[in-house]
Amino acid sequence: MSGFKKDFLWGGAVAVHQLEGGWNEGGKGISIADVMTAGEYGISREVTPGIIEGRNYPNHEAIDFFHRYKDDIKLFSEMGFTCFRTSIAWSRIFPEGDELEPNEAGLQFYDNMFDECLKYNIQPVITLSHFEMPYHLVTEYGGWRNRKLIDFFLRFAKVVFTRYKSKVKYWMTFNEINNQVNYRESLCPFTNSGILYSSDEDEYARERAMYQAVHYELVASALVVDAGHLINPDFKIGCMIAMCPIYPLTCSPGDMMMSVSAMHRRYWFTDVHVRGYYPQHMVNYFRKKGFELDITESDIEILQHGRVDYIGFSYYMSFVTQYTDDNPEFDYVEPAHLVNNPYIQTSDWGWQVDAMGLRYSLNWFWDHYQLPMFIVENGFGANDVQQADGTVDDQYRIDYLTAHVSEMKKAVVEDGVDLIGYTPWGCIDLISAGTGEMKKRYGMIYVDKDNDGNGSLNRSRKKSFYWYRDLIADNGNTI
Ligand code: P53
Repeated sequence: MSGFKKDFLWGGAVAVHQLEGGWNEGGKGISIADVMTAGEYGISREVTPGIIEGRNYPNHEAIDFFHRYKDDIKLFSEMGFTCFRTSIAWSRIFPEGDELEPNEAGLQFYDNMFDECLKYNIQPVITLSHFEMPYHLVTEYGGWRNRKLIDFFLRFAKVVFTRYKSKVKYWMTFNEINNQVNYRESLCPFTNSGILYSSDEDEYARERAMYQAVHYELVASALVVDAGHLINPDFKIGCMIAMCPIYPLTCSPGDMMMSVSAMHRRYWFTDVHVRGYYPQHMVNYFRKKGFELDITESDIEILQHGRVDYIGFSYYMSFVTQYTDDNPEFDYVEPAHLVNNPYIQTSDWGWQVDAMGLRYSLNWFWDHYQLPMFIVENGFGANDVQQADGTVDDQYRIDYLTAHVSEMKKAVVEDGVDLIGYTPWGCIDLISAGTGEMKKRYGMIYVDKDNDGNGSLNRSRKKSFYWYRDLIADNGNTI
């Protein structure tokens, strides 16, 4: 192949809780993202018990896409997007999560928003669960610790599949399901799962809870894949994996084995999604730890059935691990066993920038699974400065994206991997998931708002806007 396919999907990616706002409008319920405070680099976000007066909850208004989506989608179309990856807020459709009937106003909102995309020939690409779930499911059921969540999620998925079956073809189940492997200091903890750890849960109990929740999510994902294919056989339903390849620090055999072990621990999630069963090393690991998880015969059958159609993944950075003598069994605990890569630079938020790692990752996935892939996030979070004339010269972002697209092209053209599309993260500035900041910007469209929530919310085109428009117009040929 000489370049990207003719129908290669170019677009941008967002998640509703990070841009939509309108947190209590249109019958929407409180989501876990609505009780998360703002943090910053080095200062964690908090999940508060309900909404507390005086605290800063940046996702309440976010960038007000809820009211401005028409103008924003017009700007996406100006860049030539052929797809737009977003999510559906579960709490807009089922405000508390355990109702039997959906909220019509919420369904209508996504009908209108998708119609606006389709008007410009932009196809929506939808994540069902992106770091957001009804808060009621957290307080009442303990989030995904509880098997009941499977039914609630399946009901939600069936409702939106049925409603949007002629508007959406590409779906994903759980955003970055494998990021929760970092159960020690994950996103507050990992909000896809709605697990709030109590102080009497030690590290062992936390890890066990994480694996149990993931198991329920994997079963739910498999049921959802099956249900989706029945509702519309043309649906393509993928998993969504956070890909940060973990290199060995040196060529010493110990480091190499440590890297294998680390990759096992972070990527077995993909094995289950794609192959339909747990790899033996995980079965052995659960046994070694004595976790005794609730995994039934019927679950095992469900996993076999609901295998995904493609692998959606995010790629921002790579990691490095190292063997030490006190770790003869190559146990990998994140982030304790990560070390810096001396060969590459880091962003202002400490993320290790490694464009070639994207080519490596595409090859790694392809070698393991031979399934089509979709890069549904990639990008550079930076502190952009708007000039007096309103322009933003984000050449560093153009450099980052150019380097990554160029490696992605080599993987397609030279290595022959099957790639469906590319949607850089936060095509419009939005609230950071990790820190809750506004100033960690990824967009090609600047949004006038600061960390404290001040600003006009006006949109303007950055330099990267024009760069991306030209890249899409040319189907990535000149890179
Ligand atoms: P922020 C950690 C590592 C890799 C991807 O992240 C991650 C995270 C979580 O912080 O999340 C994904 O906003 C996620 C998006 C998120 C984006 O990467 O922390 O799918 O919701 O905004 C960037 O800079």
